[in-house]
Amino acid sequence: MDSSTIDQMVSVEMALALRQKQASYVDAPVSGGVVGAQNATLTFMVGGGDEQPVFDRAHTFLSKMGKNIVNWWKVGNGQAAKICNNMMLGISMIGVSETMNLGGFGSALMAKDLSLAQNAATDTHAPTPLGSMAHQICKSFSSRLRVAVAHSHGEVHDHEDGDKSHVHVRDLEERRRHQVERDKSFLRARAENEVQMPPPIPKPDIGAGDDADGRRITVKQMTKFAWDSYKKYAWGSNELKPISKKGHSASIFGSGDLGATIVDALDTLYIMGLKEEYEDAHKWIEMNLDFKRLARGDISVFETNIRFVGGLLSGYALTRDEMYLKKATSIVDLLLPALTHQLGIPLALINIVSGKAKNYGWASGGASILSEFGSLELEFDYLSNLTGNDIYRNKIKTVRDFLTSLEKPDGLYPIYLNPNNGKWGQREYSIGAMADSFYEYLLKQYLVTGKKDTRTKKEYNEAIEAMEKKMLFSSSPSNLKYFANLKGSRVEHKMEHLGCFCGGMFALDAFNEPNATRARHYMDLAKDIGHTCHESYRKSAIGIGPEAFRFTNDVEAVAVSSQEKYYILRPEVVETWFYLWRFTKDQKYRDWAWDVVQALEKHLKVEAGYSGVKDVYQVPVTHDDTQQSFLFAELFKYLYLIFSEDSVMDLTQWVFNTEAHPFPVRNS
Ligand code: DMJ
Repeated sequence: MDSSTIDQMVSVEMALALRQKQASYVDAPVSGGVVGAQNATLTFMVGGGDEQPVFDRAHTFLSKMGKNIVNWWKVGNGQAAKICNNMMLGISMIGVSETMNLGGFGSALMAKDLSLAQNAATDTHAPTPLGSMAHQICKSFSSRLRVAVAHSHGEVHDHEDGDKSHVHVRDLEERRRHQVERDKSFLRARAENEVQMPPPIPKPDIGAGDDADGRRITVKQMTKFAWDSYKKYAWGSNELKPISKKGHSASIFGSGDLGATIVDALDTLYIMGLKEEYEDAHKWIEMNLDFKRLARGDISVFETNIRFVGGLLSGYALTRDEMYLKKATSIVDLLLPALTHQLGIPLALINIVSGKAKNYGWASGGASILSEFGSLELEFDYLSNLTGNDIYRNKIKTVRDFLTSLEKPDGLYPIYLNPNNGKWGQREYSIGAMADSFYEYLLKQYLVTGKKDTRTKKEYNEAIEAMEKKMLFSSSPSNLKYFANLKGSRVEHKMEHLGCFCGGMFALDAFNEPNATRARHYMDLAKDIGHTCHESYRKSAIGIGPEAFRFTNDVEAVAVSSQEKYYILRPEVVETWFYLWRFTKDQKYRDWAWDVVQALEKHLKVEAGYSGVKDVYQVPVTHDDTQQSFLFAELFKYLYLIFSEDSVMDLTQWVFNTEAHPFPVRNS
């Protein structure tokens, strides 16, 4: 998608906002814009591309004025006024505000507030040379202002400027007629575009009637802040150390700088309409992302697949930019040696330079791990679908066929599988770490194929029913439902933060389930899990829960071991609330998500981004100095979407991979 289309999309978002809220609008960077904002209940700023410092100043100033519901779009230089002119009342904003500081004047005009517009026009506080010039120009326009305002009220015949002004009114009417024509052709073009690009590009429909708008905007601003910090201090590194202000990497990425944050954040930036940030990401990927050149050491096949391949494929799905598809394909081609081992059961690690794959030494005698080899299907199958090359799909089919043929102890899937002899390893079971996304992909493969892949759904149903029998417990005295881990026949009464994702999975299944009794059962279970995980958040000192929590005689949903008290910006709990919000519309899920936003701001925000913490029960917190890439891919995305309309990433049209990268539902 080119930048002008994004500008147009931004303009649609803004126009809707303005129309529905009757809000003021400020064309920043402008001193007059600030004046215009003074009486506004909701303020929007739009700024040109190369005016960032002034734009930032206006933003800071508005915040100081207590305008904390501020949405701001930074669009291409010269686009701001054009966008506003195109989308607003059909009257031209005198056509000069894109080069001059006429924001306050323009915004007041838009708000149809004559006296405010006059104030703006006579603002003597314009601090910049451009501002003073604007002041002069505003003054010279102020006599004609009445005409424009009257016109916007539909009172075009009764004004004080005589014939001269009538000419001006006719002029305005002429412009408006042209404008209507332009709007029509723009809408036509957009409609045509949509026909070629299913499913529709998601954009928020602002103005839902609660304060979700402001909350969503806050999440967008947080995302921008975290992104700007990454860009400033760690551009091209995998992640950011937001306290040390330098790049960070984890072992899953090997020892190369692969720009993991850039790829993981790509679709989130796009969905939020952070246009310049998206374009920076696009450019970096286009120019730099080359695993052959950048990857060093052993990289995780699973993480590379869900973050990089998933991120690029959803980039393609959203924009149809072939570059993303090519990059995704070249990465998957490099991963293929990890899927050629004996029985075809994927191995965990691959060295791109040597092409050699292996498993972790610590995993039950070199076993492959259920969540890892079981979470490749969405990406590989979609890639075959897009490229017409069946090799990826066939590799995964081998794995799927093999799993189908295996006997499952009590219907359960152990987390270890020996890739050499095809036998299960230690009998350990979980719905969290090392298992989670295997179940998720059984359900989602069924959904993303337009419910054609019924085998995966059948296996999903059987697996979940077996887990409910053996692993689902209720705590005492609060009756909190949770999935425990099994180690052989020993029950470990602990649930992991990772496992909290399952509430969302149950809700998604229930929503798509034709059998009403079954649907009710799983929606209830989803709500129970959402509640339990919320308890783990509520009982911490920072309002966000730990890595794992236990149920004993003394505690319910509280971490006990010091090793389990940390929080690393994981998304799973908010993810579940997001699905529950979409399907139940119970306001409490939005409120809980908002509590998380506030906790992030209060305890996890540091000078240059957001950091995990070592102990959620201790305030002040100790930070871990890591801004994980999934903060962008998942946590910010789910927070943003929970405060958006359902049409933004409609869940009947899109399926999220386990890193929250959206793939379109294939209906044919
Ligand atoms: C993400 O990378 C994915 O959601 C994965 O499936 C497991 N969890 C992490 C974030 O917690």
